[in-house]
Formats: sequence, structure tokens, C-alpha cells
Amino acid sequence: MLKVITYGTFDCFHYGHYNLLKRCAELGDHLIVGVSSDEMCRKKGKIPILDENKRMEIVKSLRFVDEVLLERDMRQKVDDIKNLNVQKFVLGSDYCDIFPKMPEYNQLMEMGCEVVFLPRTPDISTSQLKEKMMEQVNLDADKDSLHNITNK
Ligand code: C2G
Repeated sequence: MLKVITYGTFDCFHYGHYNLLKRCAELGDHLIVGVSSDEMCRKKGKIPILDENKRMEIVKSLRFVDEVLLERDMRQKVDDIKNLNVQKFVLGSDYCDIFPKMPEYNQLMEMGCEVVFLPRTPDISTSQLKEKMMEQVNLDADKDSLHNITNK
């Protein structure tokens, strides 16, 4: 059985996440997804909107995801891959310049684990969704203040 693993925050789950995980599943027989813990997100300078339990629950509900685990530490990947006997490690293409420079990359190569970078889905990201929500909040605030002025 060919096991595939990928990691991410998966906050405000969107089509880019779905598309990445679906393609990961097509690369093997069993897909494992590591979801970054709230604590780890904070260390990476991210404040997720959904907590780790909700983010894990959403990822778990996808029919092509077989196993979900919590990633508590940046160094956990190598141990997970060793312990769970994983043959392919997948990341989005935003990591193709960064990851090969990290010590984990060489460790995975030595273990015979293939590293695959999949192209990111264009025009969607959690940051973009947050920005759009803020635009809507500002538009609503403008509408409210206009309403208050005209009704005075
Ligand atoms: N992704 C994608 N297309 C998008 C948005 C995201 O393919 N439009 C991919 C990312 O490349 C990543 C995965 O979806 O592989 C999860 O995205 P994030 O939740 O933003 O992941 P991140 O916080 O960057 O954590 O060591 C890897 C990190 O744990 C990934």
C-alpha cells in the first residue's frame, strides 16, 4: 500500500485546499494529512480563525482522506514519515524553493521518501478570503453610517 502524507493549516477550508488534497490522494492508496496545531500556528505567526479540532474535523470529513493527525512541532514530519511508513511527502508549489533548503529534505531523501510539489490552485487563499471578508465588513460599515446620516 502506497502511503502519501501532506501537512498544512487548512484554516477557512477552501477550494485550493480541497484540490491539493484530492490530487495528493491520487498519488497513492492511503492519504494521511497533518494539520498544524493552534500552538504551532502561533509559532509560525498565524492566528487561525478555526481551532485545531474544527480544522481536523473538516479535513477528516473528506472521502479521499484516510487519516488525520495533529502536527505539534516543525520537526515532527520526519518521525511521522518513518513511523507511519510513508513513501510520498507532498507540498504545494509555494514550498518548492524553501523545503529543499531545510534539513528535513535531506533526511527524507536518505529515508527514500519521495518529495512531490503540486502546483497551487490560482486565485484562492485563506489570506485572500480574510481580505475579502474585511472589504465586506468595511462596505457594511459604510452602508450603516450612510443609513444613519440619511435617517437623522
Ligand atoms: N494550497 C494550494 N492552493 C491554494 C492554497 C493552498 O495548493 N490556492 C496548498 C498549500 O500549498 C499547502 C496546502 O494547500 O500545501 C495547505 O495550505 P495552508 O493551510 O496555507 O498550509 P500552510 O499553513 O502553508 O502549511 O510544512 C508545510 C506547511 O505545514 C504548510
